[in-house]
Amino acid sequence: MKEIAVLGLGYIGLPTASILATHGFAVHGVDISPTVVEIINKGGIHIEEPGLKTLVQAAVNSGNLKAYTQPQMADVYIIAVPTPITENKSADLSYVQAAARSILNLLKRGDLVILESTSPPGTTMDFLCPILEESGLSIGTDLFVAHCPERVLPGKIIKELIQNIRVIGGVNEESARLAKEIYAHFVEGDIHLTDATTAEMVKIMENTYRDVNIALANELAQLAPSLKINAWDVIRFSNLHPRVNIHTPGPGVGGHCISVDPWFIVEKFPETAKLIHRARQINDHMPEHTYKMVLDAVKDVKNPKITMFGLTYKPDVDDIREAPALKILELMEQNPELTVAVYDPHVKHADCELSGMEAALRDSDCILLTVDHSEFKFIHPRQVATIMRTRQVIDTKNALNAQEWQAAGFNYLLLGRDGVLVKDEKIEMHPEPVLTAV
Ligand code: SAJ
Repeated sequence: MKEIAVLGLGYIGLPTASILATHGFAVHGVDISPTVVEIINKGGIHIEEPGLKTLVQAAVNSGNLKAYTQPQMADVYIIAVPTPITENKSADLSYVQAAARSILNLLKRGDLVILESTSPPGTTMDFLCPILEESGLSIGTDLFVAHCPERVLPGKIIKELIQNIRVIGGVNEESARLAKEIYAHFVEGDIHLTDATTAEMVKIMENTYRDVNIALANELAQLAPSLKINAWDVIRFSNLHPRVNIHTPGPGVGGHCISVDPWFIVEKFPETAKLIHRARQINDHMPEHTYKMVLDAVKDVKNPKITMFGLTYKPDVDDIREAPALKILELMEQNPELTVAVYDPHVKHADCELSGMEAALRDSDCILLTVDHSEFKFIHPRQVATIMRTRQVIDTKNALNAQEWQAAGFNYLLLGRDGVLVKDEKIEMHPEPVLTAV
């Protein structure tokens, strides 16, 4: 069996390294953090993901997975490091660059390098290959290079790593074929082979499709109140059509994928990728739109207290990266008239102050629900009503039972049906991204 080095032991690298180890490969996991390396070598995990601990334990106990802070010589190198965006919306490829440079002295004839990290189109061919060429090996004949983007959903990573189909793009056919041989050991879904840039674009377009679709839903949610209709009904009935699948509106798009990947296209094609750019702007505007709903709801209350239900970027997880709730919180905290309390049953640590449910609700004038955590559906409006000062609730995810809240005396406001009328509102344009060549 070939030896495999996995560079970056995060949400993707660690599960991938562990699955490969439990399938018989000798795997050297590499991470720059000594703490992470120590935890993994003891069979522990540093990130939350269902089933991951058992998998890592099995991998480490089998003797096939060992973690290091420096790369070790192998036959296959899988790069699974972050590719974030900078403040000015350009791709930060510094981690990919550092990972590629760190293996230059180890590379030998016949090796395979696989980039898993989501990357702007052209990264494998125009950015990674030139670095790898510094090893003196010629790409495609001595050294094989492929892009195999991960496409797993946080919370279901292990199941999806095995079951999802994979798209593998090689710098030439032989590279793609060699990469397929590795993944075929554990991937149960079909494996499709193509070129590297197509594989990069497939991954980015999947997330861009969702972003543009969500922007459509968010645009509808902003104009529906002016028509005195419910955007959620429009979506529900439209989606009964066999060829329509409009996504759902909300207070914004968070996470580290859907709100990031479209910028990889806009950065390269600012003149052409107009729809993709506009969708980003619409979704990025939603926290401000939600904030305006809050201001409208409490406009007659003196020094109102707002209770924010939910801080994470999506339901039933503890992940707050790029969460729209953080942006709404920032806007509310800048307003000296408002007092804000935050309750999230899943979040234990955050930069903001977190309250228990009762403390967050005491003497409050308005609940703002930003995430549809399962727990929120079981809250009793009648009990909540007794400790609040003014009974108002804004539901941005259509998650609450409107009748129950109204029966408890609440003014129930639903994003996409109630609130600020935006007949001809000008959406704040996002500052033009400063463009840097990749
Ligand atoms: N959201 C909406 N309306 C919707 C769906 C989502 O407002 O109809 C919001 C959510 O509230 C959340 C954000 O979008 O803030 C993203 O949530 P998500 O669960 O849809 O996606 P992610 O970012 O957790 O994971 C995505 C997945 N991509 C696709 O489904 C195409 C996952 O498969 C990718 O692996 C992941 O991005 C990634 O790593 O790129």
